[in-house]
Amino acid sequence: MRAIAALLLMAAAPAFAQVAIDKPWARATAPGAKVAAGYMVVHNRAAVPDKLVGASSPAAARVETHVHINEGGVMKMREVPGYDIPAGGSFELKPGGAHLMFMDIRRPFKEGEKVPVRLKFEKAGEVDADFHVGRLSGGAPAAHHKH
Ligand SMILES: [Cu+2]
Repeated sequence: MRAIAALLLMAAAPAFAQVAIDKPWARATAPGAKVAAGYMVVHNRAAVPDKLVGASSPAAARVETHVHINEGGVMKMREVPGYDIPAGGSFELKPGGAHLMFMDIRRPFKEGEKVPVRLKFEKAGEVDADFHVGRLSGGAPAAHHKH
């Protein structure tokens, strides 16, 4: 019986559950801020490339995929259609680079909270991740070990 149950569980799993989300986190927001930024590392364990094509969250009206570009010495943000995740590789969203942009957030992101996000991949489909809210400035929560 147990073996059959295990087989059924495997059959129920998505056919392309090949994407893993590592260290998802978002920056805490200043009072009155309407946008927030989220970061993570996306690992693609599949033998074919994938693409993050969209994201959504109950915490924001919409979630956009942004990059930072250097335009004549000025860093600007720009929306892009998505991020390519190489086969068997990873893609990192980090401060100063690619990031998820939470638009029209419903309330401020407070340090220590979790923000649920649904990521949509071209091949892997929908993947849910809880983004841990870190500090207003500085790096990822795990990078803070000041005593
Ligand atoms: Cu942005």
